[in-house]
Amino acid sequence: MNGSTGPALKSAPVIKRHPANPVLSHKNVPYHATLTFNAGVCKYQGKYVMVFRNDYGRWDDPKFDGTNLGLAFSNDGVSWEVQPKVCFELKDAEITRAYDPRLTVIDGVVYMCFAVDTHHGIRGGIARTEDFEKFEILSISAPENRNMVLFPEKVGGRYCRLERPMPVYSRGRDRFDMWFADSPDLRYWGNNNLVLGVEHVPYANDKIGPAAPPVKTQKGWLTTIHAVDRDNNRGRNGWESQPWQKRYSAGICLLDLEQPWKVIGMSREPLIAPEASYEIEGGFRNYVIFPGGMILEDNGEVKIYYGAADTYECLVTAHVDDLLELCKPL
Ligand code: BMA
Repeated sequence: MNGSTGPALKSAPVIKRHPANPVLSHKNVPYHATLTFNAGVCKYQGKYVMVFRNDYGRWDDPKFDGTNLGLAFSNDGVSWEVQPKVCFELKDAEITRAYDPRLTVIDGVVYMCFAVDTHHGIRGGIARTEDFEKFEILSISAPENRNMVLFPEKVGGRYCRLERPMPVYSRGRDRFDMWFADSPDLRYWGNNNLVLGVEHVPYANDKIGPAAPPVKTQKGWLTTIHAVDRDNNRGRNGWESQPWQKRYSAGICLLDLEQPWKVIGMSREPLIAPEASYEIEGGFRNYVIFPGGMILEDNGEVKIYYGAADTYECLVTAHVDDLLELCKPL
């Protein structure tokens, strides 16, 4: 009940929730797993590959023992076989965990962006892998930054990413926006440009940022965003012991092919708003939709994978032409 206060938000009629949802839950994982969500997904060497976040602890208990990343493969993008071992975990004297992986294949190589919690702030990491066993870390940003996603090809000879810095000193708590940066080598980043401010997204009043890595279309880079509205009247909503005052929806926008920091179209309404039972009840934090994977199939079908209620991994599909149609000029 609480998460639904504030303006009613509806998903766009062009998206279809997959009947197999949730496509991944802790029940599919052969090791200690509790919340399995916010996955990155790509197509690599003829298979669908998913790297998912796993917060492990006890079901219905807000205290977790840790976070690691799990690996799953699929032939159809719907039914997933989780591999027997955790594939990635970061923890040392400084780093407390890595989470929210996002996968992009560039020139046949897989890159994974991930968030890193440290004792001195939240940072955004990028690693390269060929086998999902060995990961070579290429860069970890200065704090406070996360939600990085890479474009699937270079633009103007440079690797490109979207990101969400967290400027609390000048912008105030949670007034976060979506930014662009590019790099000659995925290590050194510059050419920083604002892409979209939270004030430009009508269904957000709190923060926005990247969601899944963009896909290329003839009209531009099509990309999802996450968008948060906060209502201080909301109370507890999920097993978390704190009040949960935010609602996360997903949006869709279109970026210029040559100057990807320029938004050339955007839907003024959410693409996916929390509505289904697995998005609004029984989870750790209800009313959360957080896309992390977007795949454009040859037949024009787009698969969008998203974390639901910070608890499950789910899938919606849509046709690319319908998504482009939603992206009206600003
Ligand atoms: C953000 C991140 C995400 C999470 C979201 C909603 O701050 O922690 O991983 O999905 O909150 O809880």
